[in-house]
Amino acid sequence: MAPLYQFLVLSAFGFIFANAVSDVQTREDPCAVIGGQKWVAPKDVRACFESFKVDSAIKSNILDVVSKTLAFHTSVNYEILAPEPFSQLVHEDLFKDIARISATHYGSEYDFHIDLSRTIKRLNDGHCSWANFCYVTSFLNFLPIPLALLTEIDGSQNVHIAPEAFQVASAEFADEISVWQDALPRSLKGELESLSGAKVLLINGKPPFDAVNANALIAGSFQPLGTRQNGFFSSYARSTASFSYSMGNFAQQSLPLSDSVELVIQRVNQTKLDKITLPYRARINPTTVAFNSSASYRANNCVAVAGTNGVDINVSSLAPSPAAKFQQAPPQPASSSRKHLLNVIMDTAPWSDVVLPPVLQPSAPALNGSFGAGAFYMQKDGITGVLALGSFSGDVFDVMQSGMLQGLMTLKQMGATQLIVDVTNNGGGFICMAHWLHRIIVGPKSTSVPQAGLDTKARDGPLARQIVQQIIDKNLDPSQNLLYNPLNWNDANGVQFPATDNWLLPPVDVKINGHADAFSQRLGQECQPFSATPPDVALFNSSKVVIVSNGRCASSCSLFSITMAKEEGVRTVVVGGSKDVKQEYCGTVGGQSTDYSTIDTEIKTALLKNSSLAPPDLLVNGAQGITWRLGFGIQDTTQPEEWQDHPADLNLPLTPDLVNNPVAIWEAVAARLLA
Ligand SMILES: *[C@@H]1O[C@H](CO)[C@@H](O)[C@H](O)[C@H]1NC(C)=O
Ligand SMILES: *[C@@H]1O[C@H](CO)[C@@H](O)[C@H](O)[C@H]1NC(C)=O
Ligand SMILES: *[C@@H]1O[C@H](CO)[C@@H](O)[C@H](O)[C@H]1NC(C)=O
Ligand SMILES: *[C@@H]1O[C@H](CO)[C@@H](O)[C@H](O)[C@H]1NC(C)=O
Ligand SMILES: *[C@@H]1O[C@H](CO)[C@@H](O)[C@H](O)[C@H]1NC(C)=O
Ligand SMILES: CC(=O)N[C@H]1CO[C@H](CO)[C@@H](O)[C@@H]1O
Repeated sequence: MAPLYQFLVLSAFGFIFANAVSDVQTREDPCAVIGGQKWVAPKDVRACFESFKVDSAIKSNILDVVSKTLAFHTSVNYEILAPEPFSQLVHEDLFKDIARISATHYGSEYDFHIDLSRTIKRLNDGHCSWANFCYVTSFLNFLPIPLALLTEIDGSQNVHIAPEAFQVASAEFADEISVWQDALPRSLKGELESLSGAKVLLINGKPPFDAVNANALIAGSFQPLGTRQNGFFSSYARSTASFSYSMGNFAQQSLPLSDSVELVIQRVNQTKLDKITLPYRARINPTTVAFNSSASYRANNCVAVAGTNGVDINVSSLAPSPAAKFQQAPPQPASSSRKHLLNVIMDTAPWSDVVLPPVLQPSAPALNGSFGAGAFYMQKDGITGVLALGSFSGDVFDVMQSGMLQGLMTLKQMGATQLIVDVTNNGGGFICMAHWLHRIIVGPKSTSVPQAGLDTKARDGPLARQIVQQIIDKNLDPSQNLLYNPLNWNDANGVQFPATDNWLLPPVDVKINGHADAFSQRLGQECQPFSATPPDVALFNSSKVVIVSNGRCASSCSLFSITMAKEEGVRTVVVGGSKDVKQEYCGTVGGQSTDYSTIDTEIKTALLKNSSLAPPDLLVNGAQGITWRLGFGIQDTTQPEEWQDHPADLNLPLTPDLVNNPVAIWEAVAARLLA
């Protein structure tokens, strides 16, 4: 009897035990908790992320790739202490940082990721960045109340919930809005709409600018403080087919950083204050691959994918680099050839597909010539033409090139004598598109022919020199696909290098912040003759052209704005921002941006992957952006433009009737500067 009894007991226990195990497994697998769901609590995303312990082999792989790729980034030594007026804003020694990070013990790989990513972001250089897609943007963390910094009638400035907040949130978050409606305190339950436009007196018990400035410290991407502050707030951009809405860093986080926010607000037309607490909710990003466990999360989202690393293009075909995921430009059509070089920032806030509410979109249809992220409008005055340009790429190069000309010609035919170019949130794009737009607006003159942009220099490290030499010695790049091919560049006089000229020799040796550094000789113009014929007269008088943005204009957008402002006297406007902080009309100039994967392709095709200077293949689903060339300055022609000043001519205060309303902003700008 006894053995049978025992058996029965055991099997009963075994059954219970098995059930308990599967229950415990679900409970103990924090990624299973969020698997298969669209909306989750940020703390549950963090629990999944924090469950991955640091694997020392992966950590050193990442640090090795990052450091060796930095040898191709132009600005590491400048960024140890940037020249004035940027010294206060950029002072980060990445080599010391990487040594520190290497020696630091982290509780989880997520903590390691945050430290590395924030360290690089402190460069405030949108070209130089690190993203591990295992974490960043995998889930975006939202609040339904984007903010705006508004100037009141008496000139004082206050943070407000954006007047259009509820329209945006109810359209974009229709499937989640009830969670926020129910989270409001009893008297406001279901009344989320009544929060739109409210004045915000406290954020988590402190003055709102404490939160604005705390975010500016970790936001990266732009050197100027004002520009990073502005990123906290909502804004718009011309996107493909319509205007998109950027929630800003308060209402959209790229990592599950915050669980909730407590605000003290004063709603419109109310005298009493309300204290509300709203939860952040994390939404899975459409590019995150489905998973139902830690193991499948890891396998599907955290390991290197096609395109993470480069290829020998003589052997394999290129896959698109995942870096494109965080370029601040709409996705580029595949037909836009790799030959059109890019200068574009990478931001961990992905290019937004939230739509600007229809009432805020221009009601008139975009005019002939409009393309992807570029749209032409005529203002009601019949003389002010507008080009809203959200990106210098994102459509086929030739389509953009002919569209820009056709659109400006259309405006002129309709009677436009003055032009507003709205580059709000334009993160750059094709370098030669910036040169083209400059050239066709101002006509042929010494500042637009043959060079309508900036001369540049590349970093001149030993591995880079060897890449050039291999291409020459082994004729590895007959189709001129490689960045380091001499045939792809012109000298300072605009004369193409011979196929056998190692253009990195001799290097220009310099000392920057006490460190020996080396750059290429000065590279001259690279865009002309253009592939289309530009008109032989100016389309607009430069004194009648104004460039408008929220300051968040970078890379090729900076190249365009800076040459137009400094060479042609075009006036610049920054809309919004704190009146106590200098508002710069652009930032993160660069000259040409690229990324680890592209550099890896250069190295592999040049048969140099076995060099001790070459980064190893990256093991994780990551991307690293760098500045590959720096443009020379206009006022100080011997130094990079990156570190020269770009103050806006006018800081237009943002009022409730202007905020996120492009047409109203264009009318206000025309009235202030073009009347
Ligand atoms: C606030 O009061 C003004 C003036 O009475 C009114 O026009 C407006 O519609 C009110 N707004 C709200 C949200 O109650
Ligand atoms: C998890 O997903 C895999 C496929 O991705 C599937 O085979 C498996 O059955 C799923 N497991 C559960 C518990 O849903
Ligand atoms: C726009 O193009 C269409 C068709 O090409 C043409 O009929 C129309 O006149 C053009 N409009 C303007 C304002 O040029
Ligand atoms: C451009 O405008 C300025 C100021 O209105 C004027 O002095 C100048 O003659 C104009 N140039 C051309 C080419 O029309
Ligand atoms: C790299 O490989 C090539 C042949 O593939 C060889 O000639 C060269 O010596 C190697 N270099 C190093 C540093 O191992
Ligand atoms: C397709 C291609 O570029 N092929 C090249 C591969 O490399 C050899 C030299 O090693 C070239 O001659 C080929 O043209």
